[in-house]
Amino acid sequence: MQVFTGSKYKDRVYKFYDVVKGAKTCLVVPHNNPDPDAISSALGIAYLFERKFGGKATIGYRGIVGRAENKAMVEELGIKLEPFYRLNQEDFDCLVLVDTQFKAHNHPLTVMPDVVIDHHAIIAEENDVPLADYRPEYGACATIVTEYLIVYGVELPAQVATALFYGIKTDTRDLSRKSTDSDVEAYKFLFPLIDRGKLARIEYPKLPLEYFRSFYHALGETWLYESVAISTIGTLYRPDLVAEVAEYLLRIEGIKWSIAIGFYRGDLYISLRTDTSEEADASDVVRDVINSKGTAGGHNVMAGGYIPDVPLEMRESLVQSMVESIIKRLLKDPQNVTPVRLIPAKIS
Ligand SMILES: [Mn+2]
Repeated sequence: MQVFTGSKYKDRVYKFYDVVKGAKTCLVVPHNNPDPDAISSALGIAYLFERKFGGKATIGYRGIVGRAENKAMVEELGIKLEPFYRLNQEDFDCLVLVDTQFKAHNHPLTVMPDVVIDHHAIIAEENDVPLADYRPEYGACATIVTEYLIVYGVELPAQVATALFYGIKTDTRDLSRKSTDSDVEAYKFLFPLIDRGKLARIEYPKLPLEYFRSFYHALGETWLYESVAISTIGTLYRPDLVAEVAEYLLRIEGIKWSIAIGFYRGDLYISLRTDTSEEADASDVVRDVINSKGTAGGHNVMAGGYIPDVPLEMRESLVQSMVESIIKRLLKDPQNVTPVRLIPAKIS
């Protein structure tokens, strides 16, 4: 039997000690509107810092934890998250950014962190970050953090194990989407340590009325362009709804690409998913349609983007032009494609 020794990136993991040693306080920051992978990665690093290095760690985030499952995760596991605006980044001896990169700009830090741990496509080599542990081949950032905890020999309470397990589970869609042997190993390592009762309550929470109303609306505004489904949702009651809608639309028979676009407090959010094995890359597509207007990032099968402060009168035309450029990019013969509503006005 093969024994899982923790990580093939041990040098980077050990370097973490060199970078944070002597620090008494640490601020761990996930990407904005953090998802389970980002939240659990932050929790794992905060736990490591406190248990192994004896300091005090704080998790500071910007945006909202919107999805009912993610809220349930924070509540069930008692994860302490501080709104970033209540903190001062200069008050901390060290800064750690997780599940994103400094140049991705989807986080609140304005000074270069000491450590960046991420699994998204590398935006730029960040030589001025003392430890930049980028593993774009990994399915989840929580896998990288699990390896840190294993290598440093920290015993994991059910809270941390359950969070990391759920982080890996959601980012890799139960290991069915882009994942490596390392993700599988971390998943297996964590499984015996989790609280299964809590995990069940996290995965199947009660959902607010807005959820059903928004989904009804999103499906009504979904158009099928051959193998591409696009939902232009309009106003979102929470920003991460686009990800959930895009994820759902990908399950339509014959659909290879799914896109959801909407606005939350004046900012545009777009999410894209694909299960095609063709050349096209989800993060490239989103980056192209967002270009210099905002920020974009992701992986080859899932990606997201954001444009801040879109004036009311420009929203419709912006969405229209984004839809057009996506269609042009993804279909071979876009001129000859007639879009069809997913839900016809009259269902016979
Ligand atoms: Mn992630």
